[in-house]
Amino acid sequence: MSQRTFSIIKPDAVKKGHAGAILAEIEKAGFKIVSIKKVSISKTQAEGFYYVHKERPFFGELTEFMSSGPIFPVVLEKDNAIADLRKLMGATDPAKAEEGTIRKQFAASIGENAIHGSDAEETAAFEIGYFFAGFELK
Ligand code: 3AN
Repeated sequence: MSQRTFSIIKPDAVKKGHAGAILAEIEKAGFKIVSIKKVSISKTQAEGFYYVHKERPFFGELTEFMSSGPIFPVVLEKDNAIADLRKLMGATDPAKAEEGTIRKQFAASIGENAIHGSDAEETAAFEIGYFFAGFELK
């Protein structure tokens, strides 16, 4: 069944000029780009997005990084989109990511790992709503 998920091309990938190559991989894997924009977020906005991680030791580093430069939030659609995007992204730590995954190709470290992808239906709904208004999702 067709499903939507949410992704972010993170500041490291945008800075290195990898956004286009990453989006090409995503489209090649069968995802339709429903909506995309380029934004820079504040540390407070990053903290709101990642509130589930607020007790984690890397929360400060993560929110500092995500507000360090422009990002591309993206809404994607395909059958089984949430699980399939996670597979295409590869492991959080690029050193452990499988060959051919986005993080294997484009991520530098566990913190600067090129791409975000929602991990469940509820998080996808929250994350899409955090960055996109209804009229941007037609
Ligand atoms: P994923 O993005 O693979 O779902 P999560 O949900 O465990 O990974 O972590 C959210 C984000 O937090 C990761 N994408 C990564 O940028 C960052 N992160 C996770 N673990 C660490 C860590 N040990 N040090 C720094 N940043 C981390």
